[in-house]
Amino acid sequence: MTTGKPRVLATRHFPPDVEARLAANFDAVLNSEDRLYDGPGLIKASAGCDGIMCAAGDPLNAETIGSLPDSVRMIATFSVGYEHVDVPAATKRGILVSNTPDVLTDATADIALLCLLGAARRAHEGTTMLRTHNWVGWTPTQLMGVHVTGKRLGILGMGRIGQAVADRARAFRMQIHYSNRSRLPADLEKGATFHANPDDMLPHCDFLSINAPMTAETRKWVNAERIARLPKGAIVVNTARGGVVDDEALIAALKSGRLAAAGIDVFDGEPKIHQGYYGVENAFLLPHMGSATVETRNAMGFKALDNLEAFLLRKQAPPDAVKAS
Ligand code: 8YV
Repeated sequence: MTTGKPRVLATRHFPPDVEARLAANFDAVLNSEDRLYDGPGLIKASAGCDGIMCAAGDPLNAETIGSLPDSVRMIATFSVGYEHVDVPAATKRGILVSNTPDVLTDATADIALLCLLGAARRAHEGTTMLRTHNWVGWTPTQLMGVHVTGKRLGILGMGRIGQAVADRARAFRMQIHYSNRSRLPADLEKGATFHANPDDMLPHCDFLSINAPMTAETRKWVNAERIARLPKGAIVVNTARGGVVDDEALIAALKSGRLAAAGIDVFDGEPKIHQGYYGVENAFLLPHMGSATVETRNAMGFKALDNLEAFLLRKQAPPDAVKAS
């Protein structure tokens, strides 16, 4: 039965309020069981669809996009990162792509601080000791971690999320260093030290926070050579994309003590993470929870819908269209 409304495929099971608005304004094809589509499955499910609301992990690569039905005119991803969508391939087919900037800045920056503190203060070892009934009581030398207050924090990628991480870290009187494609104006830099070459920043990082998107240039950027440039006992935090880190190199440095700890929310190839992480107690690990608050996930969904509605219902340009770089 046709409703006369544009048809939109939701590739995942999105928050209830988001799906309610999707179903009210579109002929919605939902995925209530939250099955993860592979490429052929996604192509099949898009039959007759005008738009696709997708998420990180969906295989919207050139091959999938090349075989999408001609009816598909827009892909709105429920994420700020859009490395899972081949934007040039979409552009070639005249399909618009949008993302959800701004709304997950605070939630992700909060998780970065959770990872930073969790790593520095050995939260994983502490909770494990307690929950496995192995806490024998307080001792003067138990689970001594690394002090955070006043330390130097280097931020790779000083966009919205990087700046929000810096703001939070200033409350811990951390000294902020950063590297970014371009230097920020003074009102946004707020006294932070800019390093035009990110490699030059590394010796100044007691803590290194990765807040850069995943691109060809950032792929496996945190490698053995760069870890060797960090001060001994530094702590690495990654809440951006797992692919920015060379897992083998990070795990080796955590095992050898070259790095004191790491706090990680994102993994290359997640959810099938490098097995080595399970064996390193000085890694504080989270399952990609950066944006996981009810408020943020709703805001992300509403933003994706703002874009779909602008284009598919009102024939306007989507406010958060992304361009092929
Ligand atoms: C999202 C994220 O939850 O928006 C992003 O780029 O990394 C996440 O926090 C996830 O990607 C949902 O698609």
